[in-house]
Amino acid sequence: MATSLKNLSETDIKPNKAIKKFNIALVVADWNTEITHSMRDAAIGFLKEQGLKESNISIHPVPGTFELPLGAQFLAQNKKIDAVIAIGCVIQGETRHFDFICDACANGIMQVGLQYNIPVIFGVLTTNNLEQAKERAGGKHGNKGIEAAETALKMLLLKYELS
Ligand code: DLZ
Repeated sequence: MATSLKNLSETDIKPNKAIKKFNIALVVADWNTEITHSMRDAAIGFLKEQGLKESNISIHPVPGTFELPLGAQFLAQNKKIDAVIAIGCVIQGETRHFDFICDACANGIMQVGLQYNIPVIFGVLTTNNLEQAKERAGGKHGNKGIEAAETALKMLLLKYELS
């Protein structure tokens, strides 16, 4: 489904006492910070609304989206961290750089999650232009940071339900 058909800020997670014990780390790309910081702040706001304490949320900047998988891996190695939310924004340019960064990031993030058996969430916008990114970082399509934070909580709840 195209993102334009779903508002990224709409959530349906049910309250759960387990949530307040989760320890979640955000790794955030320093490229396109107008977008990534808006997603970061929305994700943190949502996690707090769901009951996480500020002390159970940590934020870790990396230079760009290409560095998100390694940043996520550094965090996943810490056994106190239950989930990682990777936040980035890649905007299509005139060269193929976009494709290399997006592919490397998506594959790397998936690998870290599978290797460490923790949710590592792909909170990355890959858009044709800045306008599309703004629309998904607090604009008319909601905020992908909220979608990413909700996904992290849902995957953690599933993990603990099954363990
Ligand atoms: C180099 C680059 C370019 C052209 N575009 C973006 C972008 O739109 N979003 C992003 O997060 N990072 C970009 N980068 C930086 C790369 O992710 C990476 O930090 C550098 O290639 C150094 O490895």
